[in-house]
Formats: sequence, structure tokens, C-alpha cells
Amino acid sequence: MKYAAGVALPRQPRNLSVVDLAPPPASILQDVCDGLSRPQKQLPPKLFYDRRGAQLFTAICSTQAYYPTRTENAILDRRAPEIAGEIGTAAAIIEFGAGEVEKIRRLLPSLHPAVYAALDLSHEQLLRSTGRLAVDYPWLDVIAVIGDYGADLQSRLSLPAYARRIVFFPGSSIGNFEPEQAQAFLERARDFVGVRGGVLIGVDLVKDASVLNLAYNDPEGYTAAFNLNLLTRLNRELGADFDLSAFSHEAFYNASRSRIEMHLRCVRPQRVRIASRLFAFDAGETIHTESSYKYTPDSFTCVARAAGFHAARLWIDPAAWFGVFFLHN
Ligand code: AVI
Repeated sequence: MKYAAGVALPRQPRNLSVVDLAPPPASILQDVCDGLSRPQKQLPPKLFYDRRGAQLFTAICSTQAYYPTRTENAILDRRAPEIAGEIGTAAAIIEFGAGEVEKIRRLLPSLHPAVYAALDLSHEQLLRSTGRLAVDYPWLDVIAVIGDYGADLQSRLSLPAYARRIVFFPGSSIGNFEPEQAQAFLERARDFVGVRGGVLIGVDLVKDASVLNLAYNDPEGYTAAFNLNLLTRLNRELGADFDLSAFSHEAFYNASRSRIEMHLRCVRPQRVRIASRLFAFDAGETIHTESSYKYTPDSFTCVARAAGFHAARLWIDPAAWFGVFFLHN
């Protein structure tokens, strides 16, 4: 059993092991300055997920407006036996961005894998959630992998050779990649799972713009708070002096690019100091903070095919708002 250095884990369940593949802490300063120096200012969406951002994202997922979470959950609940039929029992499931490890619970009774490895960078949350999972499923080997999407799983994660490898990537997080990054992610996943393996992935689908626009402008204001929290984080971690009252949340569906765009719009001219740099914002100018691509079954199948997968099975909800794909060779 391996422990992450410096992580106190009282009463760690015997069926839980921990692998620490976290990259060395990197300063976010360079990414932030690069993004704010572009003609269309931008900030990397990975910066959303500090502790407050993670809480706000959980709150977003519970709203009526943000349909992806409950729609995907309903597909997983309803289709678990069919999904398990495709994957087979005794597989090794590796979930990317596992967080609360909530979705896999919907599949475990049907799927009965040999191993479940949950990868996430947020080690506190991951150790808590995988610890609970290991207690609830004493027959399951659970591995908490502290790392990001770039972690070298091939050489650092030991999985039983007999087990079919399945990458599980729910939540439509693939939509936050640019399409070429999405293809690259799937290519890496395909290399990792090998010819016998597969990828089970949640994908948000193109739909009426009014549904999409509401999902990213929830009446409770959680998405707006999530977006603005980015600036709070820069003020705290980089000593920046953003005046939060000068920026407002904006999210809209860009149909020509099949994506939701989230921006922070500057409502009056601003000069913002970050470390030794000064950034000027005109009134009306925006910082692009996130894209969330929406696919059709065909457009996503094209990306999967370009990444080398030959076969796909798709489960969708009755309104065709969300798809769960199983990609294999
Ligand atoms: C994590 N990701 C799939 C979410 C999305 O829908 O693109 C992030 C999010 N941003 C605003 N609301 C939710």
C-alpha cells in the first residue's frame, strides 16, 4: 500500500491505496499574464477549481437550469446493466477528474470491476471520497491517483494484466477542451487502454440555445459567482487588484462554433496590477474564461474516429440532451 507524502490518512481502508503523481506546484502567474496579453484576453478554465470554485461547481450541478449532471446520472442509472454488458466484469476502471467519485457508484453494482482508479488533482477531496467508496465497497480495490490529465499512468500505475482497461470520463468535461485537444486526449486514452480497452465518456449534445443559455446563467447566480471567483483567486494568490464590481458574468451559446462561451465583461475602464505587470481593460472588453463545446452524435463520433477508435455505442436520454459513448477498437 502506498501513501502520498505528507498526507495524513487516519484509518485508511485496507482496499484503498494512494499513488501520488502530482506535478510540482507551478505558479499560475505565467499562464495568467500570457492569457491577459492576448488581443482577446483569456484565462485558463483550470483556474476555476480552487476550494471555493469546486464548491460553486457542486452548487451549479444541483440547479434545475444546469441539466447535464442529472441527465447523465439518469442515463447511467438506467443503462448501467447495458453499459456493464459492453464493458464486462472484472475490468480496471480509471476515472479522470473523479472529484467526489459519485458517478461510478451508479455503475458499480452492475459493473463489478476488479479495480477502480480515481484520478484528480484535488488530493483532499480525492482521499475523502475514495476513502468513503472503499468502505462502502469492501470487495473493490480502490486506487486514489493524485495527478492531472498529463500524469504518466502507463508507467506509474500498476493494474492487473488480465483486467480490461476502461477510461471513464463523465460530466462532459471533454467539452472544455478545444476540439483538437479533445482528439489528443482520446488518442492518449486509447494508447493507455490498449487494443482490448475502451473509453466510457459523457458528452453534452447540441440543443436549443435557450436551454444552453439558461444552463450557464442559472437564476441562483452560482455560475456568475463561479466565473467571478476566478478574479478573487487572482487577487488572493497573485496579489492582483481586480475590482470585482467592475466585471460582470456573461455566458452565451455561439452556434457557429457549437460552444458556450463564458466571459467576464469589464463594465468600466480598469487598470489592473498583477505582480510587476499592468493590464488595461476598456469598458465593454471581455476576458474569455471558458468554452464548453457541444457535439452532435455524428460530430463526436468523428472526433473519436480521428483519435483511432473504430466502434462506438451511444446511450442518450429521451430528449437527446446528453450522450454517454462507449468507444472501443
Ligand atoms: C466541468 N464542465 C464540464 C462544466 C461545463 O459545463 O462546461 C463547467 C461549467 N462551467 C460553467 N458551468 C459549468
